[in-house]
Amino acid sequence: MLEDWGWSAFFTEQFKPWEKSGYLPARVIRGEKNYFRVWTLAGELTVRFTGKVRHQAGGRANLPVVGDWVVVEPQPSSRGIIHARLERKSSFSRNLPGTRKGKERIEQQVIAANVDLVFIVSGLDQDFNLRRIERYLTLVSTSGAEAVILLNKTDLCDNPEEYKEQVETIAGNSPVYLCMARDAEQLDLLVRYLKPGQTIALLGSSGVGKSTIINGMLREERQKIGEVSLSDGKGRHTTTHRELILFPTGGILMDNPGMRELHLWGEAEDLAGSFADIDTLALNCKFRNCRHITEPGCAVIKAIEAGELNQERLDSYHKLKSELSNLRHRR
Ligand SMILES: Nc1nc2c(ncn2[C@@H]2O[C@H](COP(=O)(O)OP(=O)(O)O)[C@@H](O)[C@H]2O)c(=O)[nH]1
Ligand SMILES: [Mg+2]
Ligand SMILES: [Zn+2]
Repeated sequence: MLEDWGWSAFFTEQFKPWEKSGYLPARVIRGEKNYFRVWTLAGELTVRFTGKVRHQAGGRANLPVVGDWVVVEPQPSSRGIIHARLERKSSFSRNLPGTRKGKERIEQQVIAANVDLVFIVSGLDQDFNLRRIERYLTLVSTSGAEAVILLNKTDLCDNPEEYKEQVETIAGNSPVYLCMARDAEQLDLLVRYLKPGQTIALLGSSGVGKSTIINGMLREERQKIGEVSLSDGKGRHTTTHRELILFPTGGILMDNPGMRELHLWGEAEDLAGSFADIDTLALNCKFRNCRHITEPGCAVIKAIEAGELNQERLDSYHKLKSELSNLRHRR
């Protein structure tokens, strides 16, 4: 059933103009350099998109990505052509800053589409970084998905509960779990999050254990696991592709490669989602446009002085806010 793969009334409506064309609704399950793998009612197909689709997209951000629903014309030997991309329910974007012809440029990169829930995975080893989790939470809050935070590799940490408490102070309404992915039984509580037709993406740096968690949930060595180098703690031979996996009892998992740099794409206002604590405090600042730096009557600074908010948290807020303001300025 299409619904097993996440199809809903939202897409049925958009597919109406194509109903009599003989074309199929298809979900992109994997992206390669020059083609995609899609899932359809006629099975998996290898597809490309037409020049027209590329032209109409008008930019990279509008081209199909993993998780998208597209309209495919089936062709012999399990091939096909993408004629259109259906509008997304949600998507994640990051900024791909770089230079072209000596000029700085910004570019929106859509990472994945139509994700309902994100497991933000972090390892409790030397790579642990609270500020990175804040960044991921901001990414998720700009996307319209929900977040669950998984602190993996409890076996490599003497005081996992302390880390959990620390993370809970920045997690807002997102639940935080401790686990050791190598023990599949510990992952049963995650399986409960899977619902038919719902897509759960695992995000986090390379080597934190995303693929191990997926294998554990599936009770199957499906995803390749990366070796972690002892010298730098970084994963090697890890997941190189974003990919959707249908869970046998319903629900869809998305494995992701680690992103070396995660620059945000969004609006400064989006921070209200991932920094609700600061946002709430700010309601009591004397000035409505208070920046919480040196202003008199700043309720945020007062909270820091009273030990109710921590300075690193505010620094992180300022950093992400200026990143997003700069982005808007340059767009
Ligand atoms: N000690 C320990 N190692 C783990 C745990 N989970 C995963 N690993 C190891 O971490 C490395 C990277 O795992 P992988 O799943 O490929 O990470 P990914 O890059 O996030 O997909 C592998 O060597 C795993 O065996 C865990 O709970 N404890
Ligand atoms: Mg992986
Ligand atoms: Zn203030």
